[in-house]
Amino acid sequence: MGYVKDTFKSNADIQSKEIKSILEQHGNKKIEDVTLAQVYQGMRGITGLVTETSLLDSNEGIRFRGFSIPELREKLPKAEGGSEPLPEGLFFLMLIGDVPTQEDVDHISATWARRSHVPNHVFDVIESFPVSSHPMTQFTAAVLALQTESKFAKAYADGISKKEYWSYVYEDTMTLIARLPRIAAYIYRRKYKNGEHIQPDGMLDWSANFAHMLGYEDESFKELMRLYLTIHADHEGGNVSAHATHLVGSALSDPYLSFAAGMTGLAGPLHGLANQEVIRWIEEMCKELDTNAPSKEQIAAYIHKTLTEGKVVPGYGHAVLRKTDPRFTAQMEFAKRHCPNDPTVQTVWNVYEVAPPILEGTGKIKNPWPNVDAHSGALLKHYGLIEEDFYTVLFGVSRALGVLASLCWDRALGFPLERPKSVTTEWVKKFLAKEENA
Ligand code: CMX
Repeated sequence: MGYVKDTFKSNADIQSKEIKSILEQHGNKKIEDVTLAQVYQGMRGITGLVTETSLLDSNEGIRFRGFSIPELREKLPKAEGGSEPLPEGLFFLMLIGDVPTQEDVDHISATWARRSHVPNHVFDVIESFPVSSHPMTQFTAAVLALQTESKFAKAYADGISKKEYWSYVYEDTMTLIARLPRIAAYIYRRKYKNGEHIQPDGMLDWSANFAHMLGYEDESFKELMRLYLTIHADHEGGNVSAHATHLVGSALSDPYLSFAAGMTGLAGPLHGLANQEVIRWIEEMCKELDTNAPSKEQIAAYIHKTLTEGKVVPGYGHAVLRKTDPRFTAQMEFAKRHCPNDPTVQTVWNVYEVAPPILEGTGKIKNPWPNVDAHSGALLKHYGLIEEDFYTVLFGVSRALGVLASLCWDRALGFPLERPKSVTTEWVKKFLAKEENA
């Protein structure tokens, strides 16, 4: 076994013992009551999962193994000459629990480069889709096609012991993550660049190689990719993509099947597809107003119009956060350094000034502040990546890091099949009647 895998296993064994003892001593403790509103309205705020990789505070934002995004930007190893964190480092942190050294990160980069070869039948599956199909559809299908490679599925069929599940899930995780940039770049070049594909460069880090295969050689775009692939990786366990991956994995579906489930969830407009929707919304506004620099008054009027038409303002609001998303702030800082005069970036900043009081004024939107998706498209567009329906694929490549590191933990800790209880409204009415009579 490689040393990363060995370290993961010994850390997981310690954690497993701790959990066992917690459950033996406190397993019957209640941590909160559940209201009917929570049951009917998307289970908001119900603590019902353990996800070791990150924790979301509604006011502070995400922390990965205790580290905030500004801390990660400072502490995680960087590429030579770069100033943004390498996502390989975040993956190591989420998997192992410690901040990696430069050697750890180089080791992960090299492992992923070594495993990045994508079998031909996966490209055949992508090619079988009409070019017009949404990139997320092609991406998810390609992940499913790659499932033929699953070491976990094969080992399970061969009858391995429960105690060994984690080892094969780990191997699948490393191989799947290694291959995603190649698959994503293939879809991009196929759909938007006349199928002129670019071969990987095994000497580059995971993000820089991805940028290279997409066709972007600008060093600051590579820095953007490192930041982008780091900050989109994980957002604790209850969001749709993380939860779907975890849920499907709990049936012992292999990491390919589980991750594909997460990706079909990420493709929804209330989740990851919002990054595409934000740019569309800005472009439609600009088109309607016949300007690429709408004034704050014009933006305010357009927000009111969007709300009146019964639509959401994409990139704003969150099911858990109640403040500006630190992932938005990190991208804003990047834009201030690299492209402060870009008109779309400036529009994003103007929307940020105008939207929160209007959204708050509706009296129903619980979080009027921007989320991660409010900023990402403007940055990508600045570097020429203007094909907004590809944006969610970038999010998906990053999200693999968090949800697959979590899946390794799920199996190493022996988490069981997930199966919450549901009830009918008839059951609820009977329950209420009983309460009244008591
Ligand atoms: N624009 C307009 N209305 C909004 C809104 C927005 N940005 N955010 C919330 N609302 C509305 C909801 O649709 C809901 O309306 P109804 O009561 O009529 O159904 C009401 O405000 C209350 O919603 P909430 O409790 O504040 O928010 P939820 O937890 O239900 O939903 C989210 C959270 C993200 C789905 C929602 O804020 C939204 O639709 N935002 C726009 C889409 C978006 O940016 N999604 C990306 C989230 C980040 C990610 O996962 O990538």
